[in-house]
Amino acid sequence: MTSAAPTPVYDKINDMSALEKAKDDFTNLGWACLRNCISRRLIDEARSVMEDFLGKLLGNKAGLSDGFKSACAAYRQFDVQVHLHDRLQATRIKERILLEKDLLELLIHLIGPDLAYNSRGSVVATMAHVSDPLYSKKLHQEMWAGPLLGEVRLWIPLSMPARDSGMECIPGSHTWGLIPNRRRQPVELPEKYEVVLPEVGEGDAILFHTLLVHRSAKNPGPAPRIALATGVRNVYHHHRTNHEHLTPWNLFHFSPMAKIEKNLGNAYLTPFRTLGGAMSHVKDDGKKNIPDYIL
Ligand SMILES: O=C(O)CCC(=O)C(=O)O
Ligand SMILES: [Fe+2]
Repeated sequence: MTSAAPTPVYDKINDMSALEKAKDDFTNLGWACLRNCISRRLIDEARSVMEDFLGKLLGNKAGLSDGFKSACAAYRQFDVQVHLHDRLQATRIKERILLEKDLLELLIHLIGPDLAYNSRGSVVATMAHVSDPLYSKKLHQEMWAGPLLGEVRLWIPLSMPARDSGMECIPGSHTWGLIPNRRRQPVELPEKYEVVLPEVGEGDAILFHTLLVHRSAKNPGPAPRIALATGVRNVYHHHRTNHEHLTPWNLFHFSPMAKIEKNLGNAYLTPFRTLGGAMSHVKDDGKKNIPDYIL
């Protein structure tokens, strides 16, 4: 009789400690870097969807880096970044990235299982010749732009020419509270602080607190650095600001309690709504799932 080799115990311990370390880092530093949490296949899909869009925009296929540079020479960089984001969202790549096992598990540990992401956004890119602070960002806290205290920010590199071209962070700055600011820059910081540059590669993800002070790292190389940035919140947490109504959200993960709630419809006004009927439109009728995306 043959049996599968048992999973070595130390693997489990390593898995556990990666999650525990990420939780500790998030708490103490204000960010956590999850290594290899997004599959190469998904990163490649993201890159080819972006490449296809740029090819259509430019009328010729130039590859991701050259395509991005050419597109930004002809069109506003911000608009290019928004369109690339929208393609990643329409093809469900953004959602599938957020549902990657380790990433989802950390999110659930941080803010619970009922999750939604910002449905408006852009990819963020730096290029050596672009010093505009809209793209090469100076020290800032995400909260200045509207995100709430209970929101987790995600920064996910999709095209990473160098491991040190990511984001620089001030460890512990998320515990300082709101930093006085003017024109998207701090007007006051402690006399002494340290800036750290987490090295990241494609497949990694940085999760950070909305009060973490951070900025773009330099990207001196010839290729643009492109990342997906978005916010994730728990839909049951109500941290209202006077900015809340300006941010649309897409639900992407439900707890069992929320699934029941959703199926009930309006439980107060529709007695027996699901009695005798299916809880889901998915039936055993031989029909197929539509593939994750069709270009
Ligand atoms: O990608 C960058 O250069 C900065 C990103 C950033 O500030 C963010 O994602 O919040
Ligand atoms: Fe930021």
